[in-house]
Amino acid sequence: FQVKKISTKPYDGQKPGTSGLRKRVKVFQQEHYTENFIQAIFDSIDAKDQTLVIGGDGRFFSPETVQTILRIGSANGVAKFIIGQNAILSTPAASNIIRKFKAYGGILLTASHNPGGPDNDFGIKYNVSNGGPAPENVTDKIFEKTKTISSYKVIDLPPLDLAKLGNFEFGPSKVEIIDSVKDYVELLEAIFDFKLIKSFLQANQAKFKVLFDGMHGVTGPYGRAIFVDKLGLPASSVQNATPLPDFGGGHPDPNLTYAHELVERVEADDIAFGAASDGDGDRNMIYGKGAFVTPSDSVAIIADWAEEAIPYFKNGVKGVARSMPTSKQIEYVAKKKGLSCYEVPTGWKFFGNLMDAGKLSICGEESFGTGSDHIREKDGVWAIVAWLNILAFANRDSPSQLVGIKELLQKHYEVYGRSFFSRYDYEEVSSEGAQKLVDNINAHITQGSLKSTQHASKSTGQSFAVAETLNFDYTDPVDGSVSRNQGQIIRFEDGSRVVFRLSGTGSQGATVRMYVERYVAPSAGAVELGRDTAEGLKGLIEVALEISKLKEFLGREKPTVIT
Ligand code: VG1
Ligand code: CO
Repeated sequence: FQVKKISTKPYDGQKPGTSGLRKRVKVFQQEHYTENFIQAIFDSIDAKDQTLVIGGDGRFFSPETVQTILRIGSANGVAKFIIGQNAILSTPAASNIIRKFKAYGGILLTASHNPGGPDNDFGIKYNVSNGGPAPENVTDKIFEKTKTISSYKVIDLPPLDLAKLGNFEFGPSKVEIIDSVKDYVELLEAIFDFKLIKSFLQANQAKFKVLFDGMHGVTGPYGRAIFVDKLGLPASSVQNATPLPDFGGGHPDPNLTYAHELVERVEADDIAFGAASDGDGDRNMIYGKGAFVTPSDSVAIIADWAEEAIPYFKNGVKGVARSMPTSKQIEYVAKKKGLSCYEVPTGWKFFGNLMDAGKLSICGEESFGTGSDHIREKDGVWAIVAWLNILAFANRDSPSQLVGIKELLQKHYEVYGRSFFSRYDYEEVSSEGAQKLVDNINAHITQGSLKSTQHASKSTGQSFAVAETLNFDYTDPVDGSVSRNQGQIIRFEDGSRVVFRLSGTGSQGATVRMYVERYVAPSAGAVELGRDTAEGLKGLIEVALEISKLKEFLGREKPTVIT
């Protein structure tokens, strides 16, 4: 087979962000743009004679890019490709395939929850042999290669049919096209008590209705296989379950804003348990009638119940972790159970090392990401089944009073107290304004000028005294690698906290995230603990906006999204 060398020139800005390279489709469609990035991946790893997995959420431009990877990968000596049928493997399913078949790594074609289609986003992400996102030393190397690339290699062959399952050849490389769903379903069956969940669902068909929303993303087929085929729920329990290249024109992000179709049906049809996941299947939202679970609470509750309710954890939880901006709810659980709780920078890649070292079992991010060491990505469907398993277990003695999401949350707060948490996103603001905001807080941090200052909320009368201000730096406890400036933290005397961070996944302009958290102890009583999040945080949010002068720097009265 003839390997051809094609001349090219570097493109600016091919720096992988929090989770791969994400840009508008039109950017990827520029001549040699996608090819450059893929060759840069091969120049940074040693995939010769190795097996690589290719998957993704099936978004627009995925089929073409699979062919590009085959043409460049075969020319770079890849021995075998394992590809999900029609280029589809959810991010967690791909992580599982890499691990299960001991592949060298994988390339995932996704921009996660960002909208898809010709005028929206595409993305390419490289995962390493543990099944997790490439660590920073690898992504830095890829970026360096993109800056000096002068040619890429291809074997020019006609496109391979991605719809047919089985074993094929692409030039010198072997290709196996696999069922996108089967291995993943087997994985979850080995983790959870499907028998218990099924009998609970069957016994409570009327009182405990379930609805899963695939948001036209990749998880539809996974959801159907698990909730309908395995757990015996009616077909109507699954909606928006066919993956579409443009996600039906929607924004496949499971939160109260974008998953409004789910929220509306849950409320209208009295559904006790609703859930959604994002475009590539690694995020999740749990929402039952009148009961929204914040992701920070979700991971804390899973950690609390795991050992007794979920078979996979029956020998104990090794440790837990959260990303820095995620609320401290899980820390209260860890403390009571005597577990280590790690705090890592935003992005799933930082959890992987701890898992590989046997230090971590369950972790989560406030951004609707929850998961465990069964793979090395966050896992939306896993989290949803975990909740079903816990609820089935909590109701195992079939009491007349069904324990639903709301009751479980309330009980949890009464034991551990409650960290009220919310995130304000200011999307696509000017990079200049965002930089000014960051610079201003940094000046406060270096000068210590906020320390001990007192801030009152005009509307609630609450007063917050600043305890300290800092930039979050992280030293990986396993390999000692250091990641600096991962977010700016303002801590208050009462334990409340505000964090500012710039997003690393946006494809246009800058996105500023503001995270606010306020802890209320169990002794405050049921009324205080049961408050609405917005109400519980009102005073603190006012103070955060005032201290940061956010509205002034960003020129925005209101955030784009509140989660
Ligand atoms: C966001 C979230 C982060 C998450 C990342 C990837 O990153 O805040 O918690 O890990 O998206 O998730 P950023 O840098 O924009 O804040 V996914 O489902 O988009 O792969
Ligand atoms: Co995602």
